[in-house]
Amino acid sequence: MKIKFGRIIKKGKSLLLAYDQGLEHGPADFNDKNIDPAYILEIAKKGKYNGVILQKGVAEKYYNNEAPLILKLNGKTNLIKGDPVSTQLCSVKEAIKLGAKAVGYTIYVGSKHEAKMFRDFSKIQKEAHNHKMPVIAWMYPRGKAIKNEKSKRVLAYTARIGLEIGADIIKIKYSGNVESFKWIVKSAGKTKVLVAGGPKLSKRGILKEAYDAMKSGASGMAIGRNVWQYKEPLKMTKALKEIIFNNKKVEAALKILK
Ligand code: FBP
Repeated sequence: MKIKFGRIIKKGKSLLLAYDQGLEHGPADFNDKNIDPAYILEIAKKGKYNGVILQKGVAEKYYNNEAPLILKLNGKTNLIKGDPVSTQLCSVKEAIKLGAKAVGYTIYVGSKHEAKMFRDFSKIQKEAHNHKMPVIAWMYPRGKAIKNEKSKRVLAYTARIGLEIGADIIKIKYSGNVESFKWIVKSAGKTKVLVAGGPKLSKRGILKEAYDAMKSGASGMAIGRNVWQYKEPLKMTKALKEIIFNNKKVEAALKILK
């Protein structure tokens, strides 16, 4: 099966801009500027991102080809407590109609509802692959059974599941060190690994995470808050790109943010 990655993966690498936090966390993540989807799409365009990740409502009302569209097909709020389940909100067909070049789907591995998310994912994966469309799985270990969602064992298991269930790319949290992340990336085999940014870090912190992830064999990042909550998102984009695509060190990338 030949999947068409197009611009989403370039020379084996990628930098995606995530903007589905409005559903996942609510406007608490936003300020006066980044609450406006048009502001984010401008960053995606000017920053020449390999893709922008949106839920369908934002895509329907704002998307105008600024960067390859990755349509997130499921989601949940952070208002519910207990073991999480992310429900499908958009079909592959709708995503294609909206111009998507890939689809995204979250699976909370270890949640007591994981079977439902696996079932839905397998249908989506099959349909997307019929269109040669890449499938990106947000692989997040969560729920009562998960004691430490960043442990090497849990993240490696999670990454491996991404390969086993047919994800082309997985998006996972960084484990915190190169030694463990190398094993995690290895566990994913030919499935590409992108690292999620998480809540805002210091500029050195996020660049070090990008550097360490790449050193571990990751293919890049799918990042949101650390870019669009930063005062100069395009400079942060450039700094991340220098690390991801040009193998620059943290100190060199930091100079861009001076
Ligand atoms: P960030 O870089 O802002 O963390 O975005 C990555 C992401 O996976 C988003 O796509 C998603 O909305 C969010 O993180 C989910 O975060 P969490 O489930 O950890 O609260």
